[in-house]
Amino acid sequence: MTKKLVTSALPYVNGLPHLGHMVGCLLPADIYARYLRMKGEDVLFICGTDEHGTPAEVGALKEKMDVAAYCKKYHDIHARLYADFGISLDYCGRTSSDANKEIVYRIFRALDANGFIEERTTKQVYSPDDGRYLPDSYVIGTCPHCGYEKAKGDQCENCTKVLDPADLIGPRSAISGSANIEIRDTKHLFISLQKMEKELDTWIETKRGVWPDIVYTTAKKWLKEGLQARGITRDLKWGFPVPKPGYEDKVFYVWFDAPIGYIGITKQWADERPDTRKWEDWWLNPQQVVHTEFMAKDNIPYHTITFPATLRGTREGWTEVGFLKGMNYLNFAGGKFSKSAQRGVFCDDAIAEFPVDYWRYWLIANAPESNDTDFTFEQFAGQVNKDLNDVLGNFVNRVLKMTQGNFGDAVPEAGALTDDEKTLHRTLDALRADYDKYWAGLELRKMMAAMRELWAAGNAYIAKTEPWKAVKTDKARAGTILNTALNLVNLHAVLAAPIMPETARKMRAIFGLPAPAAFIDGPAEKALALIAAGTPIAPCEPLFQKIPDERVAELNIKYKAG
Ligand code: B3M
Ligand code: ZN
Repeated sequence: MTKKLVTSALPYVNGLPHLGHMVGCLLPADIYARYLRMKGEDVLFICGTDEHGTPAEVGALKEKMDVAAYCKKYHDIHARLYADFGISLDYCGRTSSDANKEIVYRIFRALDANGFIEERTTKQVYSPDDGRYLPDSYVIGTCPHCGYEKAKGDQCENCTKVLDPADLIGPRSAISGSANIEIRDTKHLFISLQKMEKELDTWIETKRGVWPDIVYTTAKKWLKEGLQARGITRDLKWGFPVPKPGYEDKVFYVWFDAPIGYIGITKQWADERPDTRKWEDWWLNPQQVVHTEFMAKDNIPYHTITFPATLRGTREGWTEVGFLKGMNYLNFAGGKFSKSAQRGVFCDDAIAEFPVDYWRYWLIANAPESNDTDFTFEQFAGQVNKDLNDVLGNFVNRVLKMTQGNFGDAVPEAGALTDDEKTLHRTLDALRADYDKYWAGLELRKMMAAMRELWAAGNAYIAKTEPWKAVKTDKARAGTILNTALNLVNLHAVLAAPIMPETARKMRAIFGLPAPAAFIDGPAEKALALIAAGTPIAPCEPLFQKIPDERVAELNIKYKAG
């Protein structure tokens, strides 16, 4: 059995994570890791903070903190929020760790030895008013391709074209706003992507029809434009010093050491238990490891071209990405999430407003897989009220009430099954096949739709069999129906567990069972015969609360979403 390595893109350490980060990488990676664990797979799920680059320097400057202390502070905040959101990481690491430095140096030296590193003299923007070189992303101006006025010097976030600061029309400093900028000559190291263009193209071709469209086409678009050498060093102080004579006062570019951070973080994890864990088992073991990556669309080029080229150029046989789930953006009520403008729901807000499972449910049910998606409180409340409260919550509630009112605090006996149960089994088997199929292809919205249909099938079964009537005329029959329905509560709990772990835990506690650790396999007929008659039933508070319209109105004002 191959090992399953699951990684979420590493959010920048500066700023707080919001719902967009959650749905773009951490949450889908989490539900997938939970799903794989429940299937009995050997899983390693890691993420962490991306700590180098100018944003960290600028953030520290704003808070009048030392950069390293600033990164530690925000790393700890990120790690806590991920845990509060139920993100089941095996390790939440840091790209600035010594472990990562060791791997970055090793990879850099191998690339250099293999002739994939070249020296070039480049023109770099220098800002006399800021007293420093400006990294590409801190030069802003108008995009020459699409006319977007706030394009950054490394990439236009409007048209996604990769830029050079010199391409910008009307360039200025993003730090001070000063348009007084000079271009100075400075020497840098580049990775020769052009030398690997053919082999990368051959490899990407094997992913046609395998990877989601957005991922394959983004990679192909880069290849079609022709690969060019990319700078991997910068004139900054914060970062890993470049271990090459003549480059002592430069550091590696954040996008060079960030993806290597997946390996460095695995090493951090392994270093805690060197007797039982080896990072090489995951990263220098391509035949035995399937690596699945999750990220938002702007990160795709780095993970399909530059990072694979970085690994390949070493000729050391590193584990390569097997499946890459790229996500579109989640917008907030028609615009972007922005901490500075205080727009959007950030993770700390989200956790304070509603139980985490409401968010986890909504975000995955509306995952921006094929298009950008808009978050609104109206939609959020509507779906929580209908899908969670009315469909799943009411089913559990009604079944429990009818059982306790008529049979006491234990699961009733099941007698002979009728056509109603057989029809239910067939429906469940078909939907379960869909559920498994969509998981396998990581089609999240479709998987969630299959799960909602499973919930609806339970309600349809109760509506058809009317146990509240049967109990008056044929109590044994009513017992059979409620036994079936209670078993369905257990099945619902197991299937919902990767997405709504806390809800699943509550549902299983009804039967005195622990949180689901494995899937129930086999046909519905068997799956609905697992909770034995006589099993004590513990009381259960309603699983969900409706969100009233007045609350939606308040939230719209509070989060400027109206
Ligand atoms: N930190 C960009 C982002 O947070 C970047 C991802 C790195 S993944 C190795 O979206
Ligand atoms: Zn543009």
